[in-house]
Amino acid sequence: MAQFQEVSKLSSQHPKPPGLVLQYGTAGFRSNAKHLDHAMFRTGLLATLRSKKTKATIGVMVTASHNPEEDNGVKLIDPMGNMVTAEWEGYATQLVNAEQDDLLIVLKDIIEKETVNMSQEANVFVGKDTRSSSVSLSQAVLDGVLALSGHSKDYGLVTTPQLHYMVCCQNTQGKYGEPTVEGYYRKLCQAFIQLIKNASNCTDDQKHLSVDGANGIGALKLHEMESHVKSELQISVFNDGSKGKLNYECGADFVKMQQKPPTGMEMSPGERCCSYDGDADRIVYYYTDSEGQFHLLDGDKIATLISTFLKELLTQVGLDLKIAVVQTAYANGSSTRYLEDTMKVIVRCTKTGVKHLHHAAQEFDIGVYFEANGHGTVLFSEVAEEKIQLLTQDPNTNDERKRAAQLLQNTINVINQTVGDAISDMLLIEAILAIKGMTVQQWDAIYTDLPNRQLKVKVADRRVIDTTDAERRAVSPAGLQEAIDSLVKKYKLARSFVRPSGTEDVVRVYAEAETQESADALAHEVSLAVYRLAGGVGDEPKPL
Ligand code: G16
Repeated sequence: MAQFQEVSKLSSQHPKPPGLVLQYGTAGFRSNAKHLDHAMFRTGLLATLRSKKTKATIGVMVTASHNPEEDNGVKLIDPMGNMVTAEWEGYATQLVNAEQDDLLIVLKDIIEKETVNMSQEANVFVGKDTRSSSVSLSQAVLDGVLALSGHSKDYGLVTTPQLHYMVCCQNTQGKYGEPTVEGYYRKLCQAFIQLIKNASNCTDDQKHLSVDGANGIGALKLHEMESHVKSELQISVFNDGSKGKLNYECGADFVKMQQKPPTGMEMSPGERCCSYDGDADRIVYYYTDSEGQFHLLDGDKIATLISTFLKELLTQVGLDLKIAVVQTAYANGSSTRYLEDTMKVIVRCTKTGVKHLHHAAQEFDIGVYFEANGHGTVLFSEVAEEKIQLLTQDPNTNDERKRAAQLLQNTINVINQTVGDAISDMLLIEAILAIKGMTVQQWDAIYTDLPNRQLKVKVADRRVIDTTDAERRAVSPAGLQEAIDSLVKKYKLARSFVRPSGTEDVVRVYAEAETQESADALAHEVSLAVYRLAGGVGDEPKPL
């Protein structure tokens, strides 16, 4: 077939380094950018097949998000704007790892297994982050689409959540919104402005927010959005990419892991600040107090704020909708206790990766999902959206109920339900704080985090670690879980787990305990156990 000749021809311009193996991990393929050209071309091929199969537009985002500048990666986006299915992740791994001579065999195998109609039209939306390597790598994706005669639309520089949004808008024929960056700003900002009308007596200080853009795409997009919200929210953007390096000593991942402010940010005591990550799908808030102490409000605190707000509105409208919060093993123990015992909401725990959280959240009328690292959003079921919409129009509803229903309606519109989105989450959080007349300190005081520490350990092959129970227990290598169990017993209110990262070549270690000294000591001791039992490389982990 002529189509396959084109694949052969173009793939020779994007050859696979022999023997190189990549895995579709937590959020797609990630590696040093110099190893990814063939992976991008082949992801373009696969996205085209997926589009033919689903008869819908598929998205391909070129980004390595929180990873260092020299890395890159790619995420595949399914028709409703969510992550591609596990089955197709498997195909992606097979296709990307096929040696050059076997590419067509693997490609035809997928076509056959999925009975893809090759005469069906295909449409692929492509976006990229600000990494210098993203220019040629996104071109490789476009070449892959072209090789199978697919149509592509190159959105250029966009945040990951913007591309997810665009794919969903396209496939819902505009029902979710207009598939343009401008349409995205309009929808979210109009909803924000409507929400903020319910806030009384907002001072200028409350209307100001300092944002660390991680020297990435989020900073660019905030500048584009500014004029839409200027009257209600004044944003000062730091680490806007004009001088600093992407994610270097800044950004949401740095702030969460190091539990300290990013460099390059001017902060006055008590001032509300937040950090985005490299592709603007994560956000964390923070402030320093008058004693100079740093306070982090991470994904768990965000989930608590949002679910409290939603629960109060549901009570006001009198709708019996089931609301749940989905977390991962990284969720601070205090947050889970607060949600279950004080707020009385259902809490679920899944494996790391928004694809898992998203899935679990879909089982409820309203599913609030957040990873502790600040990656998350809220999902409303169709039934929930309809009931809320009906109430806003019901002539027999009293003013108080109608106002609450309208607030819920605008909340739905400010949220990007396709995936975690730093811009959308920020607008929602800012609106909630303003409506509730709440300072960042009052929000922080909802519950007190248990002191915690996250570390990374380098091992020869991180796949030797296998986990179960939503990653809370290690089943291999032998003896590791027993070692963790006996270390945890030494400390009060302690918990610890380890898991192989799906985005970096490291094993992640998490520990929490009654005091910071205990959490630090436990994290270090567990790191040593990983180093000794799971094939650590380089120097032994040192105490903090
Ligand atoms: C990605 C995923 C997140 C995950 C993070 C870290 O974030 O989308 O769900 O929490 O990686 O994953 P891991 O611990 O497996 O390395 P991002 O923002 O880098 O795309």
